Amino acid sequence: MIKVITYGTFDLLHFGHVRLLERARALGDYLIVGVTAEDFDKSRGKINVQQSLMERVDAVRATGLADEIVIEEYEGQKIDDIRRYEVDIFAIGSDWKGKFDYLNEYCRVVYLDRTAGISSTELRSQDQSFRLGLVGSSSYINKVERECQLVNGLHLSGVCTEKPEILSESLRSLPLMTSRYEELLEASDAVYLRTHPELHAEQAEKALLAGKHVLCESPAALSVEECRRLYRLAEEKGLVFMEALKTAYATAYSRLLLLAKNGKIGKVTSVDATCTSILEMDPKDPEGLSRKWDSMSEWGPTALLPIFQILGPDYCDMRIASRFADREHKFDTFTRIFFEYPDAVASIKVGNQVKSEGEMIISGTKGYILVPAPWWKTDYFEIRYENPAENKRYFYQLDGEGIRYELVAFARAMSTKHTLYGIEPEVSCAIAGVMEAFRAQKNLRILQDGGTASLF
Ligand code: C2G
Repeated sequence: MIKVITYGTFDLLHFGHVRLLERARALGDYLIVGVTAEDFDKSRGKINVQQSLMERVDAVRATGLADEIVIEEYEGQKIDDIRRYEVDIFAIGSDWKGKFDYLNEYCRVVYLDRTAGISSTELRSQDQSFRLGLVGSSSYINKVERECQLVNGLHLSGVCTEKPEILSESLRSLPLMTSRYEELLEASDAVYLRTHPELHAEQAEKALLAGKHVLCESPAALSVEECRRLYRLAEEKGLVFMEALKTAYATAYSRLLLLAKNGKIGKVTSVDATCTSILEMDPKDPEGLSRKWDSMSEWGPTALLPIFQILGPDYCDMRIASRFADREHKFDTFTRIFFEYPDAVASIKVGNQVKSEGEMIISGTKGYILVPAPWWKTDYFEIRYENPAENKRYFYQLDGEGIRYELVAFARAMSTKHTLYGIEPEVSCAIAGVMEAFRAQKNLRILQDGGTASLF
């Protein structure tokens, strides 16, 4: 029996793909098709793939041409597959001519003529492209601009900022640079908001009312009602409103979420996440404080994300303890929150003037998931059991700190009108709910310097 193998992304499966598969099959008696996983595509720079891995696998299966389908997940897998499946012929389109000659050592390599006049790229480009405006006065928007360049379907329309001096050369050269938000809205189909959290809800609402999609940095809103209103408004207008929290889109993070939810560590009993950094603050500049993000705004949403995504938004009790930098108790420099669920517990520790180990531990009845610091931008985690021989390590690619995947998800959501790519609205609203309770000092104990005075 002659075994043939071929690989491809097979995005938006078309006539060219089918012809390739037919001819590959005709070279032997058994055809194995390797479909490239999303992560592998991302690491090759092919991040504009429109369909999920499952959709692409289903489309290949539906052709009835593949006897077996495998997923291509890593560099060097082709050699492993050829050996494992005892493959006789490796076939690929002529656009790869010469690139796979090194496989001749393991089997015969055949380049098949590419079908002219059709490609996934062309099919994708028939899709809409969106003009994205960036809003904010933090140098973070420079990173967002860089990552945008790598995402198909997004074009930068301009930037709205009060601090033009923080902008990179390429941001400065965009068609529009303004301090007037309305002006940017007019020139855009969508906006990315990286402004002070106090401004998020108002700016998001303005954009949605003007018919523009919104990608809003966390916390997207500071009360549950505000958050619900924004999602409702987006739905009424047929627009996308998405919370931007880059951790949510990182591959390692989404894989560990799946593993935790699918019983890999038994029943999840505790989720504990810590995120800290040391913020430079000038005590002589009280004005400066109001421009900065307090600990809860800076880190709260990130630390809360795994709790609500794993245990859900319905906790029965929450207790907060914070240290504040100011007499009015508005700017926390450290906060710890305990949550109680009917069948589990959770905690977060966040700080921008306290330093701790930024790890996350998800404990279950069979084992636990350990994500080492800094867990919020991780490419690696471990599952550990009572018997260390069963421990497993997981490694993934993380490009562009996750910002790139966040933008891809936003572009996809806009073009498909599906919002299943972002953070679930109920998770966003739960985060907004904690921000609201914290700001109202509900169930909050104030840690005082040099003492432990209490306040409820
Ligand atoms: N193809 C073709 N004619 C077209 C378009 C594509 O013959 N008009 C072939 C390609 O040459 C490839 C296969 O169909 O052999 C799958 O194409 P893609 O989905 O574009 O996958 P590609 O990025 O080429 O992946 O490491 C090699 C890759 O896995 C191949």
